[in-house]
Formats: sequence, structure tokens, C-alpha cells
Amino acid sequence: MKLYSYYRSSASYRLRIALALKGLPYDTEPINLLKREEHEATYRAINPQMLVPSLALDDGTVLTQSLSIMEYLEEVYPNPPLLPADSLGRARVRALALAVACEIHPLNVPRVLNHLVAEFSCTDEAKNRWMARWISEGFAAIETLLAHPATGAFCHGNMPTLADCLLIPQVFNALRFQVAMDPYPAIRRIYDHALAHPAFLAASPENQPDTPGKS
Ligand SMILES: N[C@@H](CCC(=O)N[C@@H](CS)C(=O)NCC(=O)O)C(=O)O
Repeated sequence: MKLYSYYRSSASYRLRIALALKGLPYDTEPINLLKREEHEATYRAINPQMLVPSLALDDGTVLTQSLSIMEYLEEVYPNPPLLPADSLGRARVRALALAVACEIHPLNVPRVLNHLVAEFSCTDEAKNRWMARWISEGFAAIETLLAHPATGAFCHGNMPTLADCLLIPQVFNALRFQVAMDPYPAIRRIYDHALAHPAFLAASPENQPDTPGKS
């Protein structure tokens, strides 16, 4: 498989975690968002939404949208599972994942930030306040959701699930934009726990072929 990815993209990071947790090998095809490579005609032909990640399967089929790709991987490579065995558990994990994917992440992506600068002359300071506003609101809700029922070492019990694949990259983003994490001790604890896991480590932005400083 070939993963079109950018080292610092949190949507790419999600999928890298899922691939690593399932032990699935892939080649990385870097798409540099800073150079706007996602807009180039060759990539647009792969992903008409001009977003990373995309996953090309060995037969050439291209999958897009990180959550949809992770659900595909879960169906085709069910072990180890990234969704709980029970319906209520699956609903909870998907709700936590969607709380990141639908309510936080889309407001923080480069195309939105670029628009704020181009159309409204936003300063870096204003951009950071915008980021903090949506991340904090989303994390406050997730922090409460994590307590009911009480969570384990990860978002749902003691094994990583799709919820962790979504949450950990969002925390990486929050720290990058200096969002205070003190109000979210459960999220912070899960983040610190996940970072010690080899799959999360392998997927992290510091360890990618296109990480600046890596050859
Ligand atoms: N819902 C999409 C979101 C993908 C997305 O927004 N990716 C960002 C990087 S994290 C991107 O490609 N941004 C390019 C841009 O905003 O111009 C998914 O989950 O795959």
C-alpha cells in the first residue's frame, strides 16, 4: 500500500497510527502542504478533495477520508481490533472519534487558517486564539465524555481504539499551538500513555520520512 501523507498533518497521523497498530506495511509518498503540493494536478487526480491522507491499495484503488479508510482497514484486517466488540462500545468510540473529526479538526486545517489570513488579515496571534478556541471547546466536551463511563489507559478501556487514533494527533496539534492542557487531565494522561506505545511512536510526526531533518 502507498500512503499519501504529510508528517505534521493530523489526519495523516491518525491513519499512520491505525496502520501501525494493525502491523500493516506501506510506502510513504510525501505531499508537502507548505508547498501546496496537494493542489498539484497529479495529486488532484488521486484525491479530488486535495487533502491528505489518501491510501492507494496494492491493486491501485485509492481510498480517501481518514475515518472511512480506518473503517475499511478494520473490516479487511480485523486483528487487532480498533473497535470494541459491543454495539454500545462501538457507538462510544465512534462518538469520541467524530468529536475530533467533525467538531475540532475542520476548523483548524491549513485551508481555513490561510483563508483567515487572506480574507481577514488575521495575525499569528489571532490565528492561535482561533485554534485555541475550537480545540478547548472540543477538549472540554471530550474530557467529560471520557469520564462516563470511566475510561482506562486509553479512551475506551486499556487497548487503543479508533478514538485514540483521532485524539492523539489532535493533542499533538494543541501542543503545537500552545493550547493549555491543564484543564484536560484525562486527555493528557491518555496522550502520555499512548506516546510510549510503539505504534504511536512509529506514526508520530517526528519519525516520518518527510520529517524535516530526516533523510
Ligand atoms: N476529513 C478529512 C480531513 C483531511 C484534511 O483536512 N487534511 C488536511 C491535513 S490534516 C489537509 O490536507 N489540508 C490541506 C488544506 O487544508 O489545504 C480526513 O479525515 O481525511
